[in-house]
This record gives sequence, structure tokens and C-alpha cells, in this order.
Amino acid sequence: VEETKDGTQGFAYTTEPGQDSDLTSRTREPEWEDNIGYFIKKKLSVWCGQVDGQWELGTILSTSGDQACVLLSNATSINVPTEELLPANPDVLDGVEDLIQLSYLNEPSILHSLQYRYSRDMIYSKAGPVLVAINPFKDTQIYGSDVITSYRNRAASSPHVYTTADTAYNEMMRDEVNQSIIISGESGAGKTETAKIAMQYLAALGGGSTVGIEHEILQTSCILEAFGNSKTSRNDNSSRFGKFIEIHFCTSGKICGAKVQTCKKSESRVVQLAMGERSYHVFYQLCAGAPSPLQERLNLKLAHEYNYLNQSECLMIDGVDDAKRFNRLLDALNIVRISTEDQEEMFAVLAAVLWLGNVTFKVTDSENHVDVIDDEAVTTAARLMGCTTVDLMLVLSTHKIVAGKDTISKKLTLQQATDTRDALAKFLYAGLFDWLVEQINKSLEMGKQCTGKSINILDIYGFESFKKNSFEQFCINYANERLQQHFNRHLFKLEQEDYETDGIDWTRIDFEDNEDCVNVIEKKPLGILSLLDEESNFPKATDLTFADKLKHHLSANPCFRGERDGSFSLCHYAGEVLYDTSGFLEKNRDPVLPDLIQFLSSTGCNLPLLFASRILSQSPKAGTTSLNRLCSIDSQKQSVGSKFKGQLFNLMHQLETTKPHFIRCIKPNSKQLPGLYEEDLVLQQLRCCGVIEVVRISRSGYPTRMPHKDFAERYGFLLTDENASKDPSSTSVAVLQQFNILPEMYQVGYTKLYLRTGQIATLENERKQLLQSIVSIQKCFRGHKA
Ligand code: AD9
Ligand code: MG
Repeated sequence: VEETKDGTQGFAYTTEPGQDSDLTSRTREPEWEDNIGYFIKKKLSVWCGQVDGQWELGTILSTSGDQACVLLSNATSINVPTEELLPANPDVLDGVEDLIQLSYLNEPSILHSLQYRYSRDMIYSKAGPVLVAINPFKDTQIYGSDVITSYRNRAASSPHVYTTADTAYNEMMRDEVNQSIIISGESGAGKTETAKIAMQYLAALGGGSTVGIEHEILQTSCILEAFGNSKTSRNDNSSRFGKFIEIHFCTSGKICGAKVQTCKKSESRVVQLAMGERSYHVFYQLCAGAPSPLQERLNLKLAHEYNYLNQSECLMIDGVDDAKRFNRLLDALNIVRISTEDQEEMFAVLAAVLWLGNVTFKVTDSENHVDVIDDEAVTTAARLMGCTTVDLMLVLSTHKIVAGKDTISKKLTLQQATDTRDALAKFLYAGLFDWLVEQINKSLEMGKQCTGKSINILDIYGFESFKKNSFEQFCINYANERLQQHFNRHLFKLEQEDYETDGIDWTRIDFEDNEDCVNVIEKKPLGILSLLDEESNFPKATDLTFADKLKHHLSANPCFRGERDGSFSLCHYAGEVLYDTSGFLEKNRDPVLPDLIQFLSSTGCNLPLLFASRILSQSPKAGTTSLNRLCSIDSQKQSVGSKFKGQLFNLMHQLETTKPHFIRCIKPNSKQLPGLYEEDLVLQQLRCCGVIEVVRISRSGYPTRMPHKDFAERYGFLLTDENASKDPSSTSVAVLQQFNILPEMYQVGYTKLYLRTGQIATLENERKQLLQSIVSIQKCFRGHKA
């Protein structure tokens, strides 16, 4: 700690490798106690944590034993235990761009620094290698072609999604390594918007024209959001699916294709809504915006006339015009070249789903068996699905049982019939979504000139913890746990292992490892997913026997706790979550009723073609219908949990082969309001995603590392000393010395050179200048010759 020259409060940044001066409220270090005297003498600011649970700034007047008397900024003084005080940073460090620049790194200082920037519309900050983005919930005027140009030309360099995208792009071009931008955060934190901002930047690199593949890629967001997003209690535009988009580039650096992969968890949203929430946007858009001829063909009514939409007392979103959005959707569908016929089929499926929701039943006997009421709803649904009304009524009210050689039809009860109707609606919608993604991918398929280099953007649903958590939350949190592991591995584990094996001077920093939690979920044969599959295959099993089994096998794992009532809790990296096992078995089996599959694949309707792959993968027996003959593979029926795990493994595998760039989105308040910064909420999110640890480690680490050979090849030509050694590591050191890079700014490992933040930029600048002058000399020379 040093005093600045002008006598104001100030601290020189004196952290050396391994000498970590961090003081977080959770990991306090002895120096702070030793420094208290200095803080009193110099009247330096401290954070005082006992004022209404909020951190307040003050100065220590005196101490006595373990108590301190603190003068707060509002001129009152209070007595607090010294252990509740933390050092504050000097004013000169207010609003630093990168949290690693803070002299004192503790939770209140980080919160203050982010808030300082946020209140000045600087919503992006760096936390070492991670970009922290705080949702402004308003138009901040920091996007668009002018801003893109200034970032591209390096006229602007402050933290931004554009800087992250630019770095990813440059590294892809320079190192020929695929890159990923991994965006995480809670629901409503801004992941999807951030993904779009990154895509916009990458598209602009291709010239930003309003035609061509770059433009098409941007349109996919509009389509996928219409079909995959809805208004929830936490976000008016909440993505109900995870999205992984690969953007492919050709050798010249222009976009040449893209591929979207989605991960959609089974959701009842199509048929059932919580109060105040909406179903998928596209339903409301279709009802509000379909032109009259389409309306007539589909016999479309207004949204409030459909049971699937009118049950939650929420048909509109403030500030959103669904009819306008429908027109935008049509434009986007045209731009990605979905044919008019296919569009018509899609809308027919959507209308069929809506009409199915209006199908009603009448009870015909004392056992609650039902018939379908023959009305406009069932007739229209049948017509739109391309089957006869009689067939549809039959499949919605009866169940076929095979007894020996005979097949007997048995009537369904009201509950069973309602469930069948809803299952059909969900199946149609899910099939439509998958089909749409396939079409988008066909349209964005890579051209021949692709190099195979790509930047992938991952926008996945964030960690969820409600009062009651079920199988869906379990899957989401499992995915997040895996992503967190990837984050940890990259930022902590691999980094430190690298330092150690390369023999550089380094003191290990501990970080929170989430391996126990990942293991308890996915270990075979005794992990939650394996045990769930085992129980799902056992006809007599119930959710309670499953809960008992978990308790029996997993109680030794510190992350797992079995409760009495059939629930269990898991200690996730982001906190403990209590899961209610009811419904786990059923949801894991995901029984799409065989009668429905048979029905859809046997009728002469136009739907099965659209659904071919989906129906086949569910079909109990292959090779019987014309549809099955279309495709010879009958994929084996997998449980939902195993399928999810498989998809996740694929995704992780893809990510492992790329250089990751992390963006952590933070929701500043739960009211979706601009200008409101709720400290507790922000802090909890910062803790959840490991931002504080990442700053700790990067501050004392070397974020840039390059094999000596690569370094020497890239910068060796800058050496003015012609007698310089040919050995790559000596060349590297000579370059660093020539440009006066201080010895504490780098370390020389056995195989690589390690540089502190900011150093590579200096060298790149020198390199660029020299190359530019070479080019102008060459031009001049050529001109001279001519
Ligand atoms: V969810 O997990 O899909 O429910 P996201 O994706 O994290 O969630 P989203 O990107 O949809 O959140 O952002 C929520 C809302 O915040 C948006 O609809 C915008 O109104 C608002 N938002 C987010 N980011 C920005 C931004 N950079 N500028 C302005 C923003 N508004
Ligand atoms: Mg989203």
C-alpha cells in the first residue's frame, strides 16, 4: 500500500505473482488486520457491512480490542467488529474497466465498481478474461454500425460484446482455431440479446449488407424467438430452448454459412400456462397478424378464443405489437427461403394445435368414459391435420389394446382423453420446431469455399431454483453445472496446470471445484441419471422408490441430501436446490402415446412428411408404414434424461475443441426496470458464476501465453539486432527487452512465454506499424519502378 505522489488516497498496484492481496468477505487474509492502523492514520475509506445489510463507506476513527468506531459518510458514527470491515479502493479506481485493476478485491468493492459503471450506462466491464454484462433494460445507444466500425478500427476499446466478438474473430483468423462465445446468466439477464449483438458484429465483418448469408443468419433469431420464446414471469421474451449457433468463415474471413443446434426441454407451455405468462409468441402473432385469406383457410379466431391461450389472463405484452411481429416473421421466413407452401403447412400445424385445445368431451357413462363432441374445433383440427374428423375423434377418445391376435378398442376416461389431446398438441408443436430448425440449417448450409473455421455462440438457459423444482430444473441445472465445469477447467485448472508443468514461478490458488456435483448426477452406475433410468424401466417403480434408491446409494456424496418426503437436494455451484421427485419417472420416460404415433404415421395427411424423422424415432415398430420405409433406421427409444445427457456431451465435446470466451450476464433487478441496481441480487449472481474467483486468479496470472516458436515467428522480425539468436526462446526474450516490457510483466516457461494482461497489445501495435510501413515502402517502390 502506497500513498500517491499528490497526497490523495491512493494505492499502487503492487500485486506480484503468487502474492495475492485479495480480501474477499469470504476469504480474508491477515494483511488487512495489519493494515487497519494505516487506514486510521491516513483516514482511508472502508466498507462497513452492518448498515441495513447494505455496504456503506466510512472511515475508521479508532479501534478498541476487536471493535472499531467508524464514521459513516452520512456523518454518523457506529461501533462494529473490525472483522466486519473491508478496505475500500481509492476514488481514482472508481469505475475501472477491468476489475483486476482494483487494488482491493472484495465483494463490496466489486459491487460498487460495477454499479458506478452501470449508473453511467457503461454496462460492460471485464473481470479478467470474462466480460460482465449488466442488463440495462433500456436502449443505451451503444450498438449499431458506427459503433461497430469504431471497435473494428480500434478507435474504441472499452469492454463491449463487440470487443469479445472481435477478439474471437481475430484469434480464429490468427491461430486458425475455432472459437466459442459462451453466454450464461439467469433468466432475463440478457443472454439472448447479447448473442444477437455478437452475431451482428460478426455479420458486419462480412460487409454488413442487407442481402446474403450474413443477413440471413441475423433473421434466424426472429424466427427462433417467435417459435421458441414466450413471456414468463421473469422475462417478456424468455427463451424456452438452448441455442448453439456455429458461424462458419471462409479463408478471406467472410461468413460462408451457419448451423443452429437447439436443445429444447419438454415443456407443457403449449397446453398449460401459469397465470400472467404466455405460450410461444408465434401463436399470438399468427392470430393477430394473419392476412384474411390465410385466416379463412385456417379458420383462425382471435387469441382469446383459444383455450390454450386464454387460460392465463395474459394475451398481450406491453409495448409489443403481435401483428407487426407476424409480418416481420413472414419477412424472415422468406429471407431464409422457407417456401410459401412450407409456410402454409407450418401455419396449418399451429392452427391445428390451437383448435385441438378447443376440442371438448362429453362423459357417456358412470365410469367417466367420454366421446369427443363433434363441433367446429375437432372438424377444423382434423381438416388442418389432413385427416378425417372420425379418425381424429377416435384417436382422442379410445385406446387400442392388443390381446393375442385381436386389437380391442377401449374408451378413455375424461382425464385420459384430455391428456391424449394435450400430448398430441405438444407432439405437433415439438415436431414443428425441430422441422423448422432443420429448414433453417438447410438454408444456411455452408458454401464450398468454407475453411471449416467457426465461431460458435452458446445461449443456454441459466441456472434455476424455485420453491418447487422438478425434472426440468434438474436438467437445466445439470447443463449449467457442466458449463461451469468447463469454465472452471479453462480459467482455473488448465491455467494453473499449465503454469506448473511449464515450470514458471507460481503459487497455487484454490477455487471451488464442482466435480462432486457433476459426479453425483452423471456417474455410472450410481448417479442420479443412471438410477433414474433403472427405475424408469422397472414397471412397479414409483417416484418414491426412486427417491429411496437415491438416498440409499448417494448419501455418502457431500453434494447430495435425501429428504424424508421423497425430495432431495443438490449443492450446485450456484447454491443448494431442493428437487421434488414427483413426476421424475414419467417425465424421463416421456411416453408419446403409441396410438398417436400410429395415427399420425398412418393417415394420408400432409403432416407426417413434415414430421418424418420425429415420428420414426418414436415409432415402436419399423417398416410397416410407407413413412417408415422412407427411412431405414428406426432409432432406439432413449429416456429423456439419457438423451439430454447425450446432447450435452456432444455440446461439451464441441466446446472443448474451441477457444472459449465467456460472457456473464447479470440481471440488476427482478422488475425488468432500467436504472435499478439491487446489490443482493447482483452479488448472488456474481458469486454463482465465479466472477470473483476469476478476477482473483487473473489478477495474479498471465492471461496471454504463446509457444516460443509461435512468438518468435510472429514478432521476431521486429528485432533490430541482426545478430540476434535463432533460438526461439532467446528471440522471444530479445523482443520483449527491445520493447521495454518489464520483467514482472512476463515469465519464460519451458515451452511457452507467459504475459500479463495488456502486453500483447503493445507488441501487436508495433508489429502492425512496421507491417504498414513495409507495405507503403513497397507501394512506393512499385510506383517508382512503373
Ligand atoms: V432467458 O434465460 O431466455 O429467460 P435472457 O436470454 O438471459 O433470458 P434476454 O436476452 O431475453 O434475457 O433479455 C431480457 C430483456 O432485457 C430483453 O428483452 C431486453 O428488453 C433487455 N435487454 C437485455 N440485454 C439488453 C441490452 N444489451 N440492451 C438493452 C437489453 N436491453
Ligand atoms: Mg434468452
